[in-house]
Amino acid sequence: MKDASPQPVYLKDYTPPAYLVDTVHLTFRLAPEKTRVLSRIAFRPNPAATTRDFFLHGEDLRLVSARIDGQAITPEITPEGLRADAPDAPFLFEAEVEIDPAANTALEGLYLSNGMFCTQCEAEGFRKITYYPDRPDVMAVFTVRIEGDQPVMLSNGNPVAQGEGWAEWHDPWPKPGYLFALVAGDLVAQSDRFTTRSGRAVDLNIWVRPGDEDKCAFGMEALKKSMRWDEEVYGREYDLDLFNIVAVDDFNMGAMENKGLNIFNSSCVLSTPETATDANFERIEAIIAHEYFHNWTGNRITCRDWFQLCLKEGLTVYRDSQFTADMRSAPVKRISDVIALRARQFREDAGPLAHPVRPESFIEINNFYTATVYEKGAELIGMLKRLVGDDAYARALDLYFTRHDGQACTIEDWLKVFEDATGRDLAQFKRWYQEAGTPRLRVSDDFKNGTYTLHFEQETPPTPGQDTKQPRVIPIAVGLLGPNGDEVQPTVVLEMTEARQSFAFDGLASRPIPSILRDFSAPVILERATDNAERAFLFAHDTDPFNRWEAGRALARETLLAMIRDGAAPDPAYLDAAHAMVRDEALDPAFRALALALPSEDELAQALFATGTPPDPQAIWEAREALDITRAEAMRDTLADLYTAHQVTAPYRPDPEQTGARALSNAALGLITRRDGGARALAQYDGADNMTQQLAALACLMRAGKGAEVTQAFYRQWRHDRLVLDKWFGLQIMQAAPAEAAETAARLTEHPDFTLRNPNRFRAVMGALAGFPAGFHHASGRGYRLMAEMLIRLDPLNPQTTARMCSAFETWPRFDAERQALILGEIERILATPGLSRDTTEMLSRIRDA
Ligand code: B3K
Ligand code: ZN
Repeated sequence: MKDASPQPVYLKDYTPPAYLVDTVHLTFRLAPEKTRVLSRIAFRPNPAATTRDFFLHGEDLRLVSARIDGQAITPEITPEGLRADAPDAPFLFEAEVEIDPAANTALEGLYLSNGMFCTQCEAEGFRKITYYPDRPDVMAVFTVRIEGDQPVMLSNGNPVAQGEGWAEWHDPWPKPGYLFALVAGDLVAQSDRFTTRSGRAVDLNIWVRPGDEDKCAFGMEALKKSMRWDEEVYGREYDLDLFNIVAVDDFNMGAMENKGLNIFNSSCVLSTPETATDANFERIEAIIAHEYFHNWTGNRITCRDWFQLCLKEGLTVYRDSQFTADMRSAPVKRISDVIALRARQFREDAGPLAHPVRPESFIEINNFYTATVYEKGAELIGMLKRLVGDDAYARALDLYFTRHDGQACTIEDWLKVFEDATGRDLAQFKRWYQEAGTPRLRVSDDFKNGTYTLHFEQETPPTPGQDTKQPRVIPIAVGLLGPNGDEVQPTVVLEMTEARQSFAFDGLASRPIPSILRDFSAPVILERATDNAERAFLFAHDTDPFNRWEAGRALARETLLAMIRDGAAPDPAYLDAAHAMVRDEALDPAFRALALALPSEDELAQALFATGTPPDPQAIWEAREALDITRAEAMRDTLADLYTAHQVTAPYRPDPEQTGARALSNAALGLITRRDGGARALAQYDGADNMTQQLAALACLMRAGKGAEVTQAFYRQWRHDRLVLDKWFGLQIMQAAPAEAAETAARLTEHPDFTLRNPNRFRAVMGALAGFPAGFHHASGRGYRLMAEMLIRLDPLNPQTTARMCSAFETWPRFDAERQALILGEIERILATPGLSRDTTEMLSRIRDA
């Protein structure tokens, strides 16, 4: 059991490891309740060390024996690890420990999922397998022997030898313990082969439970595309003879990039047209790419310590976004990324959990796998690329790979390659990594004698532990449009470095309309006094697809905010502009579907809170409903035409064209259902041959109150498929009336198919409730109460998944006094639970102490 009130770890306290490891030999004697792990580790003193303290991490291990250079030792054992006297010269450490995978419900270390042995070691799970310096700056070459009666037994690297009841693996690439992996079970593979550009043949396998073989084809294609893309765009080749992916049902997150043996949550790899939606297919493609890209950005070059997490995660998210943009539509990908960034990262940055992209302290590192580290971390790479230019970015990356291959690095190392490759001073840019909070960028303008001037002012609000902020360098991509919609100034990147700065454009015949922050060139909040007429103009004419979408989004947001705040009627300017856009056949259907989607309830709540109004979740929900009803009426004939025109008749393919068509026709169906009460949706449901169409129709029917029968039918059809059943659980909550959402969720937690042991199922229910503001924040407080009860029940089993779900409460400072009191009451109740994990304790204390 971990200590529940432990001390934070600080970046400033980093010291190099006392001993380095050259080689590790591990033998696993697998048994569900009593697995033996034998280790032989070759240590040598680290010349760079400041101490000779021989300490190995280890948690929940039963030490059977330990030796140094063959001599039995009796080390000091604490709940955190093992300490012993060690020579000031190279030596061999050997240990035998016993662990209990069957009892491991936390899904960290070695555990069982449906009888399959599997591991998850990042960030600090390897210490639950054996005694080891479990820190990323200790890299070693691993050889692994697995003994057991499992038909398939896998580890990292290449297979060396195998026989009846055993298998041996060797990974030639030095790696930290967090990249170790082992899988053993009754598995079957879908196999393929890839030839790298230098001619190396690589065997590819996706391992699944028998019966799931037909769900791997898309994932395999995605893997091969990723391998090719990384060669072509980053010049990075794969470096082993074998690349294995394994699908696991019980997994705390999406997937894990273990060297040569990626382990995936089955929801992020398995797919068939009948069981996965278009969105699932896109996500699978992106996650397979992400984990594969980690082979270079994460594995070959890793992090010195966990404060540097964004070094591998921000860069790898950036790379997987580039990949998706290349495989699919770049504008659609950019818009989707910004929607997600605002929904998750801006929300985090504006609340009690705000932290820098490179945090300076943590209690439990698993709590820092956040939208800030990942998604804002990726935005920083995008800004850097925009500032230095594409060629310099490519040169800097080449230098990064040659200079740091095989090393454990820091953000300083990363910035230095850019400085060396470009001669640029990045001291100011570094603030983006160090200071939390989303900068606000206020803009005003004037026009005199043919000169148009933009005046910018930046300010970043205080965040926990950081009261004052310094000006940052902000790349602001700007274009100017003439009154007839022509572009009079193509995109230029303005570099703002001061708190206040102005930029002038000469020689203009008339006052232009500015298109600012094109392609969302920096993760900031733009504030500009403008009106719906100008937004409608940009929505119709902007040549930058992102800003075109952005103008429509702002128009919809202002319309909704006026409805919420003043009880105004929907602005006809919005209705006309949306109507014109959706009819424009020159526009990509996927883009039109995105432009038709209303700003989320949470986005509206963020906007209200930013202007000092406590959001009323019910009023927000009602305004969106009302606007949908108005849109359904105003666009009536167009919607019917759109629906028909974008039906896909060809066999299902999850490609961008079909995906876009289905997105648009299903967006139309949502609005059509507002008027026809579900007739069209029922016809679609009955005729659907793929999950995208079936689920969209089901959602419409549920929303229209016509879903009772189909909900039952859907359950009967899919009860054998865990992943589809997760959708069934979630949808019932998302489509419930706000007053009924918490009760629906409570009822579903009593369903025989609900289990706390499977994180996907827990998230399907509780994540759906947390993601439905009007339901979760219903004034009755029932949503809060249910969440607290479920967190209290899950925490002793799975602290990581519990702690993540705590962010449901992070928005409490936004609300009225009654809701604040209800939320804080539940937080205190959870915190008072005896034995609460340090993961959950840290999250809730940070949220409470805002
Ligand atoms: N690196 C893993 C995440 C590990 C999370 C540990 N709590 C997956 C990824 O980002 O690729
Ligand atoms: Zn990652």
